[in-house]
Amino acid sequence: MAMNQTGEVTAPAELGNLTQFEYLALGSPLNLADGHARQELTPGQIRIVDELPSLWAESVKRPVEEVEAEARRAYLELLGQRRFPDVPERLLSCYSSSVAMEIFARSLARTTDSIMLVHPTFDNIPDILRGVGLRLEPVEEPVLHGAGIPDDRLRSVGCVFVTTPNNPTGRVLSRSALRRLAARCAEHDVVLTLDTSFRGFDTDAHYDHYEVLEASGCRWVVIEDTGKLWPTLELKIGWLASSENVGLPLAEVYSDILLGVSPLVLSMVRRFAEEAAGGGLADLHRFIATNRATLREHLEGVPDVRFPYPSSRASVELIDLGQRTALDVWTALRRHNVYALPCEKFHWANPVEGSRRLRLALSRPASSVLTAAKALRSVLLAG
Ligand code: EGV
Repeated sequence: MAMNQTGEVTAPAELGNLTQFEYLALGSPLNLADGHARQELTPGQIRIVDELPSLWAESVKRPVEEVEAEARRAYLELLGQRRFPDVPERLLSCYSSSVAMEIFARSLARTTDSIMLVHPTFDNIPDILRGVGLRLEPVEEPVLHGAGIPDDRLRSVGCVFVTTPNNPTGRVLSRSALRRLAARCAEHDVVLTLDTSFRGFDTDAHYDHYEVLEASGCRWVVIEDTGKLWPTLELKIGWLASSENVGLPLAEVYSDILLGVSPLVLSMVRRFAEEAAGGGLADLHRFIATNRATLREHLEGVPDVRFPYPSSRASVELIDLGQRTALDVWTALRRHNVYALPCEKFHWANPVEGSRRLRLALSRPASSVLTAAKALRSVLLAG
């Protein structure tokens, strides 16, 4: 936790990034701050946890390439991927999507000094990209979904990076929007990178992205993440997938950082993915939708409050606070032990745009969402 020189907890306005806000919430039962999955395990998932000792024994015995191949097949097929790279160098297993992103960023920085990044998005993405010395250019969501990036802007960067579904808006790049963007990137020889960490939540994102990317001929990278879907105590995999022609030293930089990931975690991910394919994913979608409905119902009729992304299916919900500032509401909620995220830092190129917006995580026990929704209602009615 951030402290100043006298050892006090620093005021939230001084916190450097969203993850520091998330640290503050980790000890609270009403932590609706981070986007990690913290809901209770379902009965089907509890059975997998009960199987862990035998998964361990199996993981010791079997060749790791086999365990790895089965895990990525199970996970990617769950998400509607029918084709995906089958050579290990083109589908690298990492501890988390942030580790995959760091490897991607370091590789990209060897070939270009500039990247265009969707705006807004979770702030550790711009921070990682800036951390390797890249210059960032924002691209607004409506441009990506509508008219497209103008030629002169596209020519000025080495890569376009899009989070889809986006965090925190939930907006999904449709198959046709991806096809158009990939064609433009191919035309200008710009790498197209997708972070699809939230795609599990939205069936609109369950089309075959790799097929669209391959057909365009563009140089592409995709970062997949099992970490948002299932409450697996931070045991997760981030996958770094890329095209054959990507022209980035991804496998080399990977080898600087990792030898590999745990076969036990890979086996567990495979089992969670199989369980999800057998009905668990549809249950999860209903669960998130119910939590979203709880939150919306409890804020109904509160003056000057709206939900700017009504069709979002992501496991986070954005709330426009009208005239109230996000930091004031954050502070008032904290008195109820409820933690959310003020949105300034999602708007990495123009923080003021997020200053009257709050993000709440929905991947929480229904009872926590209910208690937090009631507290939020009373806070908002008071000011
Ligand atoms: C969200 C935090 C970092 C990130 C949280 C997140 N991880 N900083 N490496 O996973 O939406 O709350 O994505």
